[in-house]
Order: sequence, then C-alpha cells, then structure tokens
Amino acid sequence: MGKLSSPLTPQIRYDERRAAHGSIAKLGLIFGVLAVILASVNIAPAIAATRIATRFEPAAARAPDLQSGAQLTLTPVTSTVEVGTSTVVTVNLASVTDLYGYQFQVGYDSTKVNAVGAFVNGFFDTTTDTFVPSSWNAVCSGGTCSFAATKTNPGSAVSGSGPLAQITFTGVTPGIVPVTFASDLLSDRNGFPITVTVAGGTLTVYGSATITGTVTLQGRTTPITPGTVTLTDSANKFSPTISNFDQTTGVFSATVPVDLGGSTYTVLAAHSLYLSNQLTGVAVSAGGNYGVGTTRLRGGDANNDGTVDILDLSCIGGSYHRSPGVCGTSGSSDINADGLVDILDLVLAGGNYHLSSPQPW
Ligand SMILES: [Ca+2]
Ligand SMILES: [Ca+2]
Repeated sequence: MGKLSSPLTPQIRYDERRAAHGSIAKLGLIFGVLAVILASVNIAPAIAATRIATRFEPAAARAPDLQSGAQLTLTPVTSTVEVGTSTVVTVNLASVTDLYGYQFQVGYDSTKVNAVGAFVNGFFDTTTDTFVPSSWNAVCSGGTCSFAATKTNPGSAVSGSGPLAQITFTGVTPGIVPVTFASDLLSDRNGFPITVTVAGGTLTVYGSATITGTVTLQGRTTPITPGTVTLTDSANKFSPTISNFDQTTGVFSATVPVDLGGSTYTVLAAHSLYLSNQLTGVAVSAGGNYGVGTTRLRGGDANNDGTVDILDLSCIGGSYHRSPGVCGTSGSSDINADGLVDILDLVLAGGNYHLSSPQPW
C-alpha cells in the first residue's frame, strides 16, 4: 500500500467497508441514537461526524498513490541482430513500489524484424494469483507487443526492480528499428496510477554475407589438421568471425555481418607450424557470396611464434632424421606431419627464413 491519506490501515478500511454494506442503515440508526443521547455533551456530535466521514470518505477525495522514480527500460538499450538470427531484449521495471498491475506496449518495425514476446516471472509472477487479458498476453503482432497483468486476491503487490518481459527479435530486413513504449500504465492495488518514466531503444538489423575460399599448406597434400580463418571488419563494428578450414579439403565458408552500407573485411588464415596469410580489403554487401580463392601457407614456424628464424632451424636440426621433437611450447620439428624430421621439413624453414606472419594471401 502506498501513502494513504487516511490513517486507517487497508485491512481496517476493507473490513469496515464490508461491514458498512450490510449495516449502513443500522449504523446510521445507532449513530443517530448516540447523537440524541449525547446531545447534551458538546463534543459528541463532532466525534460522530468525524467517524462517519472517515468510514464513508469517497475514493476520489483521497490523494492518488503517486510515486516518482519507477522506470520502464530496455536491456540492452541498443542491440544488433543479423538477418535470419535472433536477439533478446528485456523489459525491466526499476524502483517501483506496490505494483499490483501493469500494462505496456512495445512498438517495432515489423517489416524489419519479427518479434515474439514472453512474460518474465521472477519479479512479477504472472503464473499465480494473476490475470492476464488474452489480447495482451505477451502478444506481438503488426509491430506491437502487448503486455498486461494484474494480481488477483490473495496475490500481493510487488516492490523493487526486476524484469517484466522479454521480446525475441529476429532480423528480416537490414535497417534501424526504433523500439518504443506506448500505453504504459502501472497501478497499485487501489487502482491508482504509479508514475513511471519510459525509455525505449534501438535495434539495428544487419545483413550478412558469405566469404569462401581454400587454404593449402606447403609440404602437405592436405592440411591434415584444421586451421582457422579469422574475418575482421575494417570498421571494428562487429566481433571477428572465426571459422575453420577443413582438414581434408582446406575449404572454408564463413558468414559475416554486414553494415547497412556494406562492410570491408580482412581475412586471415592460420595453421600450426605455418605462417598465416592475410587478405585485406574484401568488400561485401548484404546477401552476397564472395570467393577469395586459394591461398597457400608458408611452413617452417616450428615453434609457432609467428616468425621463421634460427630458433626454428635449430629445433628442426636438433631432431634431424629422428622422431619429431617439441619446439617451443606447442610446436614440432615435423613441419609436414609425416612422422619423420628430415630435409622436407628443413627446406620449408630454410625457404621461409626471416619471414613473419602475416604473409600476403
Ligand atoms: Ca618461429
Ligand atoms: Ca616431416
């Protein structure tokens, strides 16, 4: 309960109202008799008038339970999603007191995203002692998600902060989608509105593109073990995309996010015991497929430190014509992975001597 103007507790108020429904005439008679009996005492009429006014005080005469500070917000405020993928936005309510029911709508651009709503029941549980109107049962349609729920007796009002709902947005078309609140209304148990401020957010829908290619290794007919391909957008707007190239074919296919006006990617292929190769300036547009051809990695980085130098030659030489030895912490003197350390391994390090990662594509 909020700040009732009456000093009576809610329970007393309720009981007295209930009693009053069945006994108004009786009470009136009693007070009337009391007033007559006590007419000779000056203070009696004042007492009777005060008590009657308290019992039958009209609701409209009381001050609404207005609060300040409750906030309806989105987490995250700004989010991104790629076409065909989904992201979840949570609707949070903070600093509320005595929340007994609420309604709000969340607007979005249905041409750019699809939406699926759900109540989050940790803070304001809608599963017990609660009623939800069916058309506002976390229903998302035509660019509006509608949420409404009231507690039902004996359900209790809640205070504090927590999530009320979440919306899963799935990207349809690239673009910027404002996510806005409307029809927001919170209520206490007495049906008085609780003041709330709202703050919407923005969802950016990115497109995607596919970049494919093939990675081969010096001295090996197949990669034998998979390597990695890291795709980084030049604007650093997205986290790098990391893909594997196949251990048998060397083929990779990576799906990368694309900014609204297109993106430019750097492609880096890497493999243990080999120097990486890098291709810059791969311009992509949403929905496109881009081939970056075949690249061959240079071998001989026996200790995996990104440079072929005397350390690699020494390690390979150290186990020459014997079983492979460990170079550095994670490397090997068997560059071509044929189980023997010999001239085929040594020439790879020799031929790439003093070269470092990354090398051109
Ligand atoms: Ca090295
Ligand atoms: Ca070998």
